[in-house]
Amino acid sequence: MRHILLLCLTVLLFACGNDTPPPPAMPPLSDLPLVPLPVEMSNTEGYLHLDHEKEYDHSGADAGAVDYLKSKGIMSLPLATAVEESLTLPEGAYLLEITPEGITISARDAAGIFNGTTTLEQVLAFSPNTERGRFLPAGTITDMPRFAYRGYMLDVARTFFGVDTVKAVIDRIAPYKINHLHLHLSDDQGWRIEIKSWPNLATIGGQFEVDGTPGGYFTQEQYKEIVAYAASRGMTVVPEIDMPGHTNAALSAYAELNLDGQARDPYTGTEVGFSTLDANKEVTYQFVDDVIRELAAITPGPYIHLGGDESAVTPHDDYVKFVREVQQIIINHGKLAMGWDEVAIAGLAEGTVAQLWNHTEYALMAQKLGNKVLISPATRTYLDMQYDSLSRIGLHWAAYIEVDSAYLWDPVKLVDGITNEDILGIEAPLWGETIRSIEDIDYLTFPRLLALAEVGWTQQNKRNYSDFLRRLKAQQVWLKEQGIGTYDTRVLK
Ligand code: NGO
Repeated sequence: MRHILLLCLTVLLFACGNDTPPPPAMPPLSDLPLVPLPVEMSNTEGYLHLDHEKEYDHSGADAGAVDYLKSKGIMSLPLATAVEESLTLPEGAYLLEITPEGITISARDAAGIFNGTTTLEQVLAFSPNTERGRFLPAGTITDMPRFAYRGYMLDVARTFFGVDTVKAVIDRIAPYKINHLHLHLSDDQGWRIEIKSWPNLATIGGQFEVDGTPGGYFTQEQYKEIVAYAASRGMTVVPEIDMPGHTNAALSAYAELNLDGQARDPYTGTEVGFSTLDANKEVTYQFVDDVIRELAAITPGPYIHLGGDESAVTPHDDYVKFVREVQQIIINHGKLAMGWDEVAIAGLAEGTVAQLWNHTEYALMAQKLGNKVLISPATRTYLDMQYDSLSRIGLHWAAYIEVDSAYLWDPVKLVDGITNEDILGIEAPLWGETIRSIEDIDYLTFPRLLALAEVGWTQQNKRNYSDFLRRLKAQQVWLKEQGIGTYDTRVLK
């Protein structure tokens, strides 16, 4: 009897041993190359084994999180999420826990759940994936954003990109916790959004792009599709109608908007600062009111960007009058205004955000008026700047911006007097003068955007350049695996 018992035990042990061979070598959670770097990561004993063949129960998980992960090919996970308003975490913060039994993400709000989901996406991408399944190191991540607004701007006016390309861009930037997509919808070279009460804006003003190639525009239905897609990836769309300068496309579509009543020819060059709306005509404000009304109706986010940059041929008093009126129109339609830093000259309404791009003195003016500043210095954040003089596309009027230059700065040190509380966040604009394709977008965006994403998300005292490079190296490989063409940066050589 004793022998039989011993035999049984041996067989049992052997069987168990066979069932659970040791896991593959796996870095602790805190060593995974996550970007942006989370605030706190702690490791616990053990790991979570995810069998490829098994269907896991994610009925306790937020449907948006599950759909997002599915869109990235992650079909089944033992995932639960919980929004707990009582959690003492700031907005957008989250807690991600991985145990041998499963994964939980908790947060105070939906944004936090989404942020935790993108961290999980990266944890999955950088953990061993073997024939026996995926193995995630156990541990806890507690994370929160430094700034509420982390933006990316796409200029669809100089070169038009259709819905599919915009969606592809949204997919590429979402894993890095970019939560605002600013669409530069009009400029001298093109008007890219259907306005039903002024149809020629799109049909005539949208005909061309830089170099004279055919342009295009979004119908309102297509725009709504982009807005919804962005929302499903944690992103709020900020539409921009650039005024009173940068308006040649509108001026080519409607003669009455011109100072001399004569419609302009389409413009396909890349000069700036030569066009203006007439600040003293009633029809101008009728036009602006109609455009903002229609745009506000299809924009769930709080902001409408009125441009306001480089209005070199608008007389000063006209500029002031115009920018004041337009802020009021935006408010009348239930939104807050955003404008490039020059708008501060006009005086700002409560809630208007000034986007610092080139004039620190105007940003400071905005701060003194009690308005928030969005940080986008051309010398650090402009993704259309070349990396160096050999970059195949891009401009260099502001600077050459390699990854080190995009990483090694602190938004609060930029302007004396502008503190953390004055800063809404940071944004990386990609202007379209030299880009023609998604390959061009990738080349200028990656890997630099990862540096800027970390500037916007991670507390300054947690950021460390050499550790960032360690993580960037792995991220660069992941980007390539996903078919995202990245610039081969010298900082990793
Ligand atoms: C400037 C200008 C844009 C250009 C961009 C190119 C701003 C706010 N206005 O930035 O029209 O496209 O530089 O880098």
